[in-house]
Amino acid sequence: MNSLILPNFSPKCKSYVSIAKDVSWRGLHTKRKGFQKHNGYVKIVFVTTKGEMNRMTTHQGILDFVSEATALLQPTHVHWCDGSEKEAETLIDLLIQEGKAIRLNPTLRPNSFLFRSDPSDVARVENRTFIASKTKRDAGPTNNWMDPKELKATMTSLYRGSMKGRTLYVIPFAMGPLRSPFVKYGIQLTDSPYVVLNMRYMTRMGFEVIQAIQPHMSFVPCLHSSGYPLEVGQMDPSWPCAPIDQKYITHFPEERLIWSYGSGYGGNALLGKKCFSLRIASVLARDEGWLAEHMLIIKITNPEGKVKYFTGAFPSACGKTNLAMLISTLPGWKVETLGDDIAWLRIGKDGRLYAMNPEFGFFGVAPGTSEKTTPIAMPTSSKDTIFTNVALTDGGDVWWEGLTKPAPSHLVDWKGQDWKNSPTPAAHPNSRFTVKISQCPALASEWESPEGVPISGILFGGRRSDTIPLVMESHSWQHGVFFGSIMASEITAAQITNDYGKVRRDPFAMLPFIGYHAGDYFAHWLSMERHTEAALLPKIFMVNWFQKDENNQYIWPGFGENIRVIKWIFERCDGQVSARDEAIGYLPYQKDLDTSHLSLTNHQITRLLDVNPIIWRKEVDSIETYYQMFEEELPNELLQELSDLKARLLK
Ligand code: TSX
Ligand code: MN
Repeated sequence: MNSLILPNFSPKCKSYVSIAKDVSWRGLHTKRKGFQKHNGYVKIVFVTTKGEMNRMTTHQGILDFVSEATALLQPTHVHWCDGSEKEAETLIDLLIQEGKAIRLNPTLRPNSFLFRSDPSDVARVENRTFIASKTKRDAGPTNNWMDPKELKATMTSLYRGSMKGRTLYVIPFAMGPLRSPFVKYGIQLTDSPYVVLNMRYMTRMGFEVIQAIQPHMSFVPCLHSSGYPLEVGQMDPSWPCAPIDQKYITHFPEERLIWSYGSGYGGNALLGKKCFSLRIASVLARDEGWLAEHMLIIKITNPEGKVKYFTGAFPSACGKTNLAMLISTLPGWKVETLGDDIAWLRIGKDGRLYAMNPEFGFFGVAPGTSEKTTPIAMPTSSKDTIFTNVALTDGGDVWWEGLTKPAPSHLVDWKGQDWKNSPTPAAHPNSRFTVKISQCPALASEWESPEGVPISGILFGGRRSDTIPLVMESHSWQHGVFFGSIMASEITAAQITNDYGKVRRDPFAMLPFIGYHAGDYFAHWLSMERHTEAALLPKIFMVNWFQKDENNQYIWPGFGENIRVIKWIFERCDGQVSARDEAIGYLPYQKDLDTSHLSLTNHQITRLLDVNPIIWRKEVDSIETYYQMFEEELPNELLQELSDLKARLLK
């Protein structure tokens, strides 16, 4: 059922908007009265009462932001989110009534819901994502740049009246634990109740957060409109969004401001995640001397009970979430999760590098998630989960490609169509589950440590059928930054592009997320060495689970067996094992890589740890070509690393 805004809808909304233009409007309190069925449509009645004070905040910056945005967006109703269970229930009931969400079978999947997006609004839109720094130079070669004045003018006209007939939700959110000295605050305004529900799982959100933002404190204003105003009498689609050429995901780095228009999906709309915690935070980090990274955080305990923490950056389709939730196959070795996507890293008082996960949940890709690949993700999403664009079973549960073999004989696919072993996927390849991280059974108890956890090693990864060995360690911090800068992944058949098999560079897995010039970003990474003692910084490793043999078969078993690689990394950080000093980095001696009870031949192990100078000279040429895009802004240290590598390969 769709909701219809009737001509006599909420007559008080006009006076509301005019009040909202006045900064003193904050005394307003509004209340949804209820639903009325009318000709098969749901008529939603709101009553607006002046006089009742909204006591959520006295922060003038927040009040001004909300009132100015309200005047521009012209919503029918403003709702300040308190983050409560009751509020979430009210929103989901409304969405179900409007036919925008489906309640899954409560015995199979308690308090869980399915959303289907518009078929045109299914992923981040990188060609509609902009860094509107004052100069084009500051956005650098890896970002789309627009002049901030021009962009604001364009977007202001799109925003004007874009929330007509809708409710504006004010979402106070925090990135990082509230008691952490490194917490950052945001206020997201959105007309999407789906976004509110997702932000409630992905961030710390609501009353406690807005109370924590003291009058002198700063926050990142995050403006989000679906770009689908409802004029009187207009039908509301189940997933309102704007056409692709009107979508804008924009960042104003100098102002620490985020404006998003026209998309309701994931990283385009949940602004705390990629927009704030990576693009804007990378700028804050550059200016304040820390790092905002696209990294998982894990805790490893060895059989003696010794603990070390690691972070890892991997491009998409490398199984980063799988690694974050790894189940060890080696007796006595334990892996626990602290984060699967974003790490904020700072040098602590003791000179070591500490990592904190600023998020509060997982926004995981569903397809490929199964008992075999990600056993921990299964109980994590067994209840209190929002699913987007997965398939629906006849029993009212969810399904996606890779979950079970065979597929159920009948499904409703992500577009809402009957599916019977059809050639098209039942779940969209980018379909998602959203859950609170606290539901993860392998969550490390210290994941909310206010200072973060001290990092022993950083893993850089990529999907490479050759060239990159199973694991190698950098010669130095600078050499490790070189590793990060040359990260690359081969495009898989599942990725929607015709560049299958091609190597795509994705430095630090941050290509779409660096909020400023990538050359300056590399320089910032290099500069960390000057803020502490080199010996206190984490060791840097490059890993590759994806080498293939001459029959195009994966050589390394991967998944839970990756703990064997982590064991070597752990023992390197502990000074327990030596390594071969090769042209490309330190590699394991065969005896130090635990391959017990694996059916790998000596030849295969040699192959996994091989350095082929012929292939590497080609790689050096490829890096040289790739580095040209950074022009004069590429730090000399990285050029030096490249020429040193070249020289070592010729020896
Ligand atoms: O996530 C993966 N990891 C990391 C796990 C912690 N995947 C899946 C990638 C897609 C997101 C992997 N795929 C890994 C891996 O380590 N390795 C591979 C390649 C591979 C695929 C199948 C097999 C072995 C390796 N073997 C069998 O299926 C029997
Ligand atoms: Mn990510």
